Amino acid sequence: MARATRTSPAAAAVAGIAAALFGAGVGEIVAVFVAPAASPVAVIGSALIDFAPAWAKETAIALFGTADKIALIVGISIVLVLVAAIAGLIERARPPFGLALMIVFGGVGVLAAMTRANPGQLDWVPSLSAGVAAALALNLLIARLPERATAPAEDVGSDAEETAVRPAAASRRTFLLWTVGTAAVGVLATVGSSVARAGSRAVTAVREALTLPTPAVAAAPVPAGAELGITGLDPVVTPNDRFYRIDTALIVPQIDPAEWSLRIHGMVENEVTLTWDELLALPLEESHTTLACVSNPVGGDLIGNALWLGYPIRELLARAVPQADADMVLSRSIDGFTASSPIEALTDERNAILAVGMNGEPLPPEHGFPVRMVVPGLYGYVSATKWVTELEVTRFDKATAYWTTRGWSERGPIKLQSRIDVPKKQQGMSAGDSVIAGVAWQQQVGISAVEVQIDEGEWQQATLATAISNDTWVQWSIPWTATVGDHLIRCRAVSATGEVQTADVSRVDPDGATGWHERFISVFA
Ligand SMILES: Nc1nc2c(c(=O)[nH]1)N[C@H]1C(S)=C(S)[C@@H](COP(=O)(O)O)O[C@H]1N2
Ligand SMILES: [Mo]
Repeated sequence: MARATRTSPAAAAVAGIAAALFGAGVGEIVAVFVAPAASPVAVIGSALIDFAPAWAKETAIALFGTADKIALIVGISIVLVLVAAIAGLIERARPPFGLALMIVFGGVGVLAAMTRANPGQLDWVPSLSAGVAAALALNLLIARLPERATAPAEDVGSDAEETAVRPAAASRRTFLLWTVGTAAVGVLATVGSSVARAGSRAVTAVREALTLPTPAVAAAPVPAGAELGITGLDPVVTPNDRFYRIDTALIVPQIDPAEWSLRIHGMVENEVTLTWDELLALPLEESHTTLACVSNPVGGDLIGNALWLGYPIRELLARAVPQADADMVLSRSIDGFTASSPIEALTDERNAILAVGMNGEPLPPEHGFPVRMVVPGLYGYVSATKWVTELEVTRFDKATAYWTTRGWSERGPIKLQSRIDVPKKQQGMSAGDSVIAGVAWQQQVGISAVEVQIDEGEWQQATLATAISNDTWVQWSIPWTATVGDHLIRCRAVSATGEVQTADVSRVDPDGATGWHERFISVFA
């Protein structure tokens, strides 16, 4: 008699997905206990970030902004679901190759984990566990694939065949139960691991219990005229929770300050090591510095201004005594990110600091806790290393930083720029008296004027707020009587040395965007 029943490919694909969810959950839970930094999703994501070409990073930032990491995790999840479904299909047709595919996928995680900077000894465990768990679950589910009735046409209608279909319905229910159960365990494990992760962040507790020393050199108070207080205009000092975040770290490095140290080495007379307690015992200085990302497009929001507390890097380099022909300092973070700063930017009189405080509190974890660099006048990618643990004194012709190997310029001085904040983008507004306002910056140089042009007319002088310093952005505003219709508003800044912001448009890569910020505004009656 011909075989009356067989299994459905759709069910096999679903089994694959459920098994993968189970494996992923197991991997995440195992990670919490044996290797918190090596969660399978995180290591695969980090590897993708590191191997992604520069344009991919730009596209991600352009599409998703600072939500680029969430987008990446969603992307990885989609790939995971696809591979899992395929594994299910293969296992149904050609066992045990579906199981093998699950293990290989876990192996990709192991490879990603072990090729990261500073991998832990057990970093291979979570991904391997994930692969093995997924394979076991798949084996179990495929064995329970329901047989579906595909009776040949001539058999239909016979009572005997009708009864033969019934066990299939029962086996369908069993399969469903197992599948849903397996997937649910996976999802619960994933959720549970992220809860456990948040709870076990001992470093968070250490940070919260911390009181930073009183600065030896306090910043002058923010001048009364620095904050125009216009609704929709970015505040002159950016609160920490509103400060943009850009980095390659999928999981924020957790560094216990008690275990932190900085090593200054390379082309130096004396190697210097500095511990957290030693750093805090030094006379710390406060300064306002506006940090900007090279990936900030004209008019973008990858920029913020904070009050930083830290110790001048120049003093530490002086202890190390750099060799005369050294021209670069390669700063390295615990997760392997590196930045190349020209040595003169760290040794001249500017406030290039090893920062421990941001707006009156210890650095938030995602902004580099416990210690980061802040260097006025340089884009973050060549200076603002977070979770910094190493300064290697070297030469531009000897060493290359993270983004330079990905096509970005080895040097990144911040370009003269200005931005319109109000009226807001695409905000329909009503005619009458209103205001145009924004910010302008060229760290280390300062701003002498901002000009505004409406509908290709004459450039008009905006009123500048009082700058906190030459290392910070400055707010500006200009009254505007808005008339009904569509308008084009442009702004451009003039630096303290008289340079007028160029109209030439250049992309963010390789060394920062240029061009005028412009906004189309519709004014209604
Ligand atoms: N460890 C580490 N530090 C880093 C980065 C990074 O990817 N890893 N990104 C840099 C870049 S490109 C910028 S613009 C600034 C952003 O600092 P923020 O996230 O505190 O705003 O950090 C810099 N420091
Ligand atoms: Mo950046």
